[in-house]
Amino acid sequence: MKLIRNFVIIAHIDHGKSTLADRMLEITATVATRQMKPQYLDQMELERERGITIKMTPVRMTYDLNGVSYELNLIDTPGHSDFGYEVSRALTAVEGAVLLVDGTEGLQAQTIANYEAAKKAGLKIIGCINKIDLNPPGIENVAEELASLLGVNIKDVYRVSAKTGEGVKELMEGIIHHTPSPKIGSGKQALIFDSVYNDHKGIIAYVRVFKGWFNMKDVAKLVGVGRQFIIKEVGIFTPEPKPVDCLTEGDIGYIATGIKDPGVLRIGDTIGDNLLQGYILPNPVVFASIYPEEGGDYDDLKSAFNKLRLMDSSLSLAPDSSEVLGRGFKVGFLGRLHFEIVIARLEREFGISVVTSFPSVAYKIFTKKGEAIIESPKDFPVDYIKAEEPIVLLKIMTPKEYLGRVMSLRDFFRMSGEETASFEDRIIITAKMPLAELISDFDDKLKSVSLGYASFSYELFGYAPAKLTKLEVVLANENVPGLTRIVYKEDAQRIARKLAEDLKNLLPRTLFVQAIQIKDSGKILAREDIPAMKKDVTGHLYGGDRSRKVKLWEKQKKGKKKLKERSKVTIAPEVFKELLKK
Ligand SMILES: Nc1nc2c(ncn2[C@@H]2O[C@H](COP(=O)(O)OP(=O)(O)OP(=O)(O)O)[C@@H](O)[C@H]2O)c(=O)[nH]1
Ligand SMILES: [Mg+2]
Repeated sequence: MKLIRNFVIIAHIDHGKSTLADRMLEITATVATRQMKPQYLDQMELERERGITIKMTPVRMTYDLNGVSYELNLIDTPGHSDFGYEVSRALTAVEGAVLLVDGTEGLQAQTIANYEAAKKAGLKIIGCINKIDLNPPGIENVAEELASLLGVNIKDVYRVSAKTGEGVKELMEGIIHHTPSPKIGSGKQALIFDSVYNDHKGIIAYVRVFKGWFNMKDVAKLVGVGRQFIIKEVGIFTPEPKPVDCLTEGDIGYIATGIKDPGVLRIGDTIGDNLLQGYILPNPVVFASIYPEEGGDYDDLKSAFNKLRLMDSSLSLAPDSSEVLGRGFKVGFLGRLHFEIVIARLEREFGISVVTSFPSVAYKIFTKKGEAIIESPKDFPVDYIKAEEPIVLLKIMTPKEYLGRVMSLRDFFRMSGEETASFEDRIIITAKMPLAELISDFDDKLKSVSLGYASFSYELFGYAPAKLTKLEVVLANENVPGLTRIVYKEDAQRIARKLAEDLKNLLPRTLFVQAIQIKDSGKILAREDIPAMKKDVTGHLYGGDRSRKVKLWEKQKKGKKKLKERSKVTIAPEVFKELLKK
């Protein structure tokens, strides 16, 4: 019987999870020193560029303790709340969790949220303070807070520097000592917690084997969907995929299914003979309509989305179409950053450029015909009887001294019903807030008033009545459906002016002066002129991805499908973020 320990590293964003994983990879010689690079497990190009983890990454290590060899399966998880679904799935594949806290920052909202999720999953949780090389002055307080959260003695909180490696061996031995070994039982069950598409091997399922064993060439079954297949390959993560003879109970690894239709496999399904409890799909919070930049690329976009969804099971997709933009998809995201990342992945990994609409929350609208959920602003009816908007339950965690400054955001972001509770030296504020406010720039403003010390987590709470109106953008007398926005009636005038000005600076210039008008039910609320193009000065005016804009502009110059192209404005996701700022 192998000695196995399966664990995740969980923490608030940037508290050092992936760097801690680096040291573990080094200590166990899983990755050769000359191949080592910072945050080795962040292998996606976008992860390296942005310095954040987006996907969970499993890796198998071997640790020898007192002459006994242990198989350690670690899963590094992302910290940003938009990728929380990755964390929740990783938790179901393991028995233990290292809850890491940056000693210079202390407990953050995501620390608490992660702790609660790990506890609910029944995991053994080990508390650990990171960045001790910086000699954080408040480290004793942080240790006390963490011990109090976990209900353990302060001596049981580990202290490490993921940078220098100090304390990491002790932590690893602690993990071996405290994490329960996997339970065994009869039967055959492997839980699919992630997947990826491979042109040769078909869908590759990332699994945690709970019971039995899985060999190459065996006949196996996707229990939930009732589909049989012959196992093409089984393997482990080193972290690169490496074929092995057999996966057995307790192991984390992969099973290549040979199935080529990406729609067949469901994350949370079981390979084996009996269904394990799967996953509840997360609720998307931000929606955007996405169309191929070139109408004919619809099938490519569809195929890309199907493959991307295997790697990112939190995406929700529904067909959408628009007269101007053609066929596309209504896509649900777990947040604004998730939206940005998905668009970037479509472009990088699948070579597809898209036109996206203004990201929006989903509104509940009551008309004479009945009730409807509107996810795309262009579908928002003008003659509604009543409108409701989604509300979140927000938990802000802040050191006591910033409470006043955090509360100064209350009216600006329409918070209500706040209650406070203290936790050691911190205050936890619970409040309700419209989701639409949360996806504006609440995160940036909270960070800036609290000098980075306050953080938040949230969950959808329900719907509440709101006075809403639809702002439409008209460019050179053509409606641009992708830029339609739903806003509060009382803010319409102000937002219309800001939008007209922002668009004036953002949209590519053409040979003629073009008027931008922002209309509310046909009434013009704001108007600006985009000056005609002068040679050499256009380049720096483009927002977002320049080459795409240039391509678009070239087309306009040729005068082909002129009006249609004008109504098909490409705006990069990062620029939407600017436009959404309050
Ligand atoms: N001084 C010091 N810096 C550290 C330590 N651990 C991590 N860092 C730095 O903290 C930053 C974030 O580290 P990451 O390992 O990417 O953090 P993470 O928790 O994986 O971040 P996400 O996955 O995006 O949530 C990087 O700049 C690291 O170099 C440490 O022990 N000491
Ligand atoms: Mg990371």
